[in-house]
Amino acid sequence: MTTSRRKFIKISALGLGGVAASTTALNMFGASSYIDELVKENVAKNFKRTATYCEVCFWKCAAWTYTDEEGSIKKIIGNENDPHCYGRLCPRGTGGVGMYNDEDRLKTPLIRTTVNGEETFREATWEEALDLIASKFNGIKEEFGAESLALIKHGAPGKHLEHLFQSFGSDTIAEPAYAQCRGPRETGFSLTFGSWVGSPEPTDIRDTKCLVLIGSHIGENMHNSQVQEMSDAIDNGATIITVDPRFSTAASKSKYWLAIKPATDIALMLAWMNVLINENIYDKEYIEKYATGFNELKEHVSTFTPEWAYGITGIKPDEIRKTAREMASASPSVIIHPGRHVVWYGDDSQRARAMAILNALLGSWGRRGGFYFKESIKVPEFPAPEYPHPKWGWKEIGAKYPLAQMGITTEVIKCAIPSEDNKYPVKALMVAGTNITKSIPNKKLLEEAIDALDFMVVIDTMPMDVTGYADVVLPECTYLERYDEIRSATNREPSIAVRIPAVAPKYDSKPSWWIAKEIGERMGVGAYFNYTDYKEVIEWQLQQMGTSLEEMEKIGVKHFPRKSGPMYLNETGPHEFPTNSGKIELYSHELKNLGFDPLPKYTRHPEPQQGFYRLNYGRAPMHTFSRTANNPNLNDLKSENNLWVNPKVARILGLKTGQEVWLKNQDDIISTFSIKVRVTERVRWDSVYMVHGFGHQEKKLSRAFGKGINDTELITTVAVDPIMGGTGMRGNFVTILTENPHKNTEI
Ligand SMILES: Nc1nc2c(c(=O)[nH]1)N[C@H]1C(S)=C(S)[C@@H](COP(=O)(O)OP(=O)(O)OC[C@H]3O[C@@H](n4cnc5c(=O)[nH]c(N)nc54)[C@H](O)[C@@H]3O)O[C@H]1N2
Ligand SMILES: Nc1nc2c(c(=O)[nH]1)N[C@H]1C(S)=C(S)[C@@H](COP(=O)(O)OP(=O)(O)OC[C@H]3O[C@@H](n4cnc5c(=O)[nH]c(N)nc54)[C@H](O)[C@@H]3O)O[C@H]1N2
Ligand code: SF4
Ligand SMILES: [Mo]
Repeated sequence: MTTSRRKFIKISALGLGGVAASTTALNMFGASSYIDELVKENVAKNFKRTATYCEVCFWKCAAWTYTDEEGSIKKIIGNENDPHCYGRLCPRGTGGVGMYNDEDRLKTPLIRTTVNGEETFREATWEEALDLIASKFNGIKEEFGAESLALIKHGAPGKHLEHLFQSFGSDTIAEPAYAQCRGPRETGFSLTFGSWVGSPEPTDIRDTKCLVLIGSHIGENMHNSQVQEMSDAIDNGATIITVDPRFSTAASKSKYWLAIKPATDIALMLAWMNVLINENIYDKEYIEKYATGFNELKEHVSTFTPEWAYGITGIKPDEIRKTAREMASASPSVIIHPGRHVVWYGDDSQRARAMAILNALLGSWGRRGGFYFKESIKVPEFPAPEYPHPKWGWKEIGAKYPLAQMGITTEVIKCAIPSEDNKYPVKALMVAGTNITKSIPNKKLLEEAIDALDFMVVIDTMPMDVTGYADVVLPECTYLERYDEIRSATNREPSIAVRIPAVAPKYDSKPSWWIAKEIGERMGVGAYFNYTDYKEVIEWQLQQMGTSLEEMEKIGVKHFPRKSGPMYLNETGPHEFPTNSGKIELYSHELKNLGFDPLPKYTRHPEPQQGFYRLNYGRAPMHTFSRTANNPNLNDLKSENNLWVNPKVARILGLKTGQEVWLKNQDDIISTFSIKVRVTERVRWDSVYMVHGFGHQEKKLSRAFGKGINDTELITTVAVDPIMGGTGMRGNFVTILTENPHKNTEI
């Protein structure tokens, strides 16, 4: 077992073998924990450390940035006391210093201008850029109302700009982490248990006996503490069951790998429910005590036998029974992982419901080794006037989707396209910390909307695809160069972490808290920004919380005792779940009343035509979406994506590993760039697979430009979840072109 653990950590933390061969990788991550320790000791002795939390992804691991006397960053190391990372960063977090060092960074504000009839950008001063933004925003506010100013944001910068927008009266706000990511699972789990899954997920992986991953590719999806807890669980003999059409890293660590036919997961889960109920191996006491709707569920799944599911999923009845029994024998210390990027086929809230119901049948919600009751501590709000009440905002825009709980990016974007019945006209767009041309599907819609806008501002650290569409581009400094809000995330116990600048901002870049304040003051809402430095906000908040910046500078992370009660169900008394009925709702009256299926059903989804393959995509351990492709350290580990092709397909098409190909999708969209084939048994014959985030079109990205294919440009068919508006992206099909379709055109 120990060897399997070490191998898992190595594969996941170092990124699939190849990494170990690179010398940069060696000194970046350390070849073994022994070297790791030596490096840490050495670094700790010789350099100054500053507390931060990582912004390379949204796990927000707390870390120390080490700098030398000249103020140059030497290393970033995980904070030992942090439940998000347990002292160890993932390769991306360690490589985060590359975000700071990247010489392609945005260096000054830029304003769109026309020279000799050609549109281009010119460098501008902050004064000029901010004045222009404030006057354009104020003009639009006067003519159309503040609501017509929309914000699409993600990550730490988003928080500051959200405050700005709400201050001047706009709630027209959305982020891709909802309708392109977690939205459906939050809806599905809220309907069932009454609460969001949230981030980090309250999965008690370290104590689980059985972890079921349904398309959740932990190990390539590098959410730090989850990966570490999973390897501990494997160490402790936990069973891993992976349902994935592709042989993922997690599948390679699993007792059972169920190579499901894509888009059929609900059928498998219904059959699992059928087995658990028919064989009487579900958690009867738990269901009787805490749940409602069991009889309806029993009746509903009675015909969904493993034999029925076999014809749909391709998974043998015997395997379905064996895995159901395995889960039941681990119950309640079993987790059907809710997944995270769950916008797949449009019935995603229903798939999330099926996951939630399975967890209920196994009695895992609120149980050790299942899901714990998470808790966080509220950071007091810095004094500011009350926000004005907008006449409309993300809620009204997304009203067609009754259970949307956050702004739907695509709906907000659609509002920029003028039409007679558009009640919510969006006239200007600010984009902060999100590369929407890569993270939001349906490029045609996006371009149509952007074309129709009066004004667009992008705040980014890098010249990305999205910055090319802006009228004004503002360069933000990286997370290593700024203060940001206090991190307070849910976990087993509450904790906070701070982000303190380790170095001064490079070039003429500025933090987004400053940008928000400067625009706010120019727009006449300065009262909401009653500080000269964000440090004052943090100092005030920390004081209210019984600590101080001085203390946080020393410890980086502070823990607080739980106040909401025990981490697991207190089984001696009754328990009220935060649902309408106070019980776990297996059957959902809420869905029924809204005209949706009260219990999840399997529906067939489109399949590839002859000669086409389903476009599957996912993560690589050393990259985050499109943001790291140009990062010098991480680009060094993986500079382009590959197209995984099954040997059978390769034979038919005569493809070889390393061969350059282009892709054309069902809507005749041809990839801008080419991708190299990787022939592998790890992908099914009906699909191809690539890592998301490559194929950059911005020429200023000296390392990433033109490397690999951008999956998003081939995602033009979107299956929208009618319940919450998530954009299902896994129903796109591609054919493989071996001849360069752009031979006669310049890109
Ligand atoms: N086709 C496809 N689409 C997807 C996904 C997929 O797998 N495939 N995944 C979906 C998921 S799960 C998610 S969560 C979203 C993610 O969507 P995004 O968050 O949009 O992802 P990124 O491509 O990383 O874009 C982040 C942008 O922020 C910039 N940035 C990084 N740090 C900072 C900073 O400190 N300040 C500022 N101002 N900018 C910064 C980066 O340079 C980059 O341009 O995408 C979704 N869309
Ligand atoms: N290294 C790294 N880690 C990350 C990120 C990153 O950018 N880089 N992003 C983070 C974010 S914001 C998110 S949301 C998560 C996303 O991570 P997850 O939620 O784990 O991933 P998904 O993208 O939903 O799923 C990808 C897996 O689903 C499989 N799959 C495809 N179709 C089907 C199907 O029909 N059925 C089943 N059962 N499986 C299928 C694919 O083969 C692939 O292995 O990752 C997080 N972690
Ligand atoms: S998981 Fe990795 S990239 Fe994400 S916050 Fe943690 S160290 Fe940073
Ligand atoms: Mo995500």
